[in-house]
Amino acid sequence: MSPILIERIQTIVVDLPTIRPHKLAMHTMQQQTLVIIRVQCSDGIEGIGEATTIGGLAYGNESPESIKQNIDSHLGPLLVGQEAANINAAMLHLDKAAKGNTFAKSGIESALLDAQGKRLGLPVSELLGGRVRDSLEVAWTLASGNTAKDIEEAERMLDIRRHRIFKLKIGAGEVNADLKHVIAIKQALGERASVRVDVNQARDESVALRACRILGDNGIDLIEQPISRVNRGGQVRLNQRSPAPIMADESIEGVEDAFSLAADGAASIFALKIAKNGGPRAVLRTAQIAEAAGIALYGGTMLEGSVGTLASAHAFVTLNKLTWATELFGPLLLTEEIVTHAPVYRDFQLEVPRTPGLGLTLDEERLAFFARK
Ligand code: MUC
Ligand code: MG
Repeated sequence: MSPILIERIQTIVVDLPTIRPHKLAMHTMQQQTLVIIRVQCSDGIEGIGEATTIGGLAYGNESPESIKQNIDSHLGPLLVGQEAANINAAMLHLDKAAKGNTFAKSGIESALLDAQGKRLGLPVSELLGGRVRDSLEVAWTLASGNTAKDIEEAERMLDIRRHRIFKLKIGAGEVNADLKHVIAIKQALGERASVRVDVNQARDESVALRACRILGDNGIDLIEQPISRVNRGGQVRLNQRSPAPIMADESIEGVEDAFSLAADGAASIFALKIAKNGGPRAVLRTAQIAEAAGIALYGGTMLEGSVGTLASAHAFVTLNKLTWATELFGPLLLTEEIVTHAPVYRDFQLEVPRTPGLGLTLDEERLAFFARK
């Protein structure tokens, strides 16, 4: 039998409105831009993937435009003619020829997994070794920039039983204003919710230590990336001194970072993100390092749409212990869909489909409508 080959890779940049501005320390999102990747194979099967970041180049080293360009000019041509069913060989081939670009590689790996799942009639989770759960608890991010609005939003999420874990994006303004904002929200929600913060590297160590102590003493359950990813010594010291556990997010730009963070004792929780590791298979290598080092796991997001969210979810449902749950709410931040059946969120959980591949079908009309011309 002749091997099934990768024949064509197509990238589509899609701009979708958000339900409200989403305010992070380094950028306020007014919309989200997805890069959808379509991989056509010689057996007629198409795999879909997504490579999405936040705020152009505000968050990481790749922008939607650079992801598209690098796939169109470099990664795509490297893959054409490779065996579609041997995802391991295809990704090793890419890694040998192209450095970095984990966001682009993650979208490609997701698409290859989707195609292989459709080919074999298996969900991607089963290609990744097999799921140990069918759904994942999902946190919501409160990031309107306004304390009263955030409390109102959290109350609504509790009422409709969609989220009971809230992550607050802080770090854009003055530290004392941040502390006031976070403590007010925690006091309003009390024991009905877990409240956590994400500082997105915005503080320096001198400010962060005091803030971590105050946050921990006021019932905040977790502090994500308080200082710069490059200040490793500071991260180690904060991890030793903060009463609330420290989670590494931006510090992990690949599996090697995960190893050195674990070796240095720089965090007690890892945010797992397929985009920052190079795909659903790659992120599980980071998870394994964490598990071996006794570091707890959290299923992170780059605020992907439905395709990237389910690519992440299929990886996360294979994990034994996700102590800190996930934040796979990306599709809920968008007002529009580009798939025929949106992922299902029910009773605080995201349900992970058992249908072949990622379990999604692109809505061609909506995709064409929102595709950047
Ligand atoms: C981040 O830094 O974790 C995840 C949720 C959210 O609101 O922003 C992202 C990025
Ligand atoms: Mg983060």
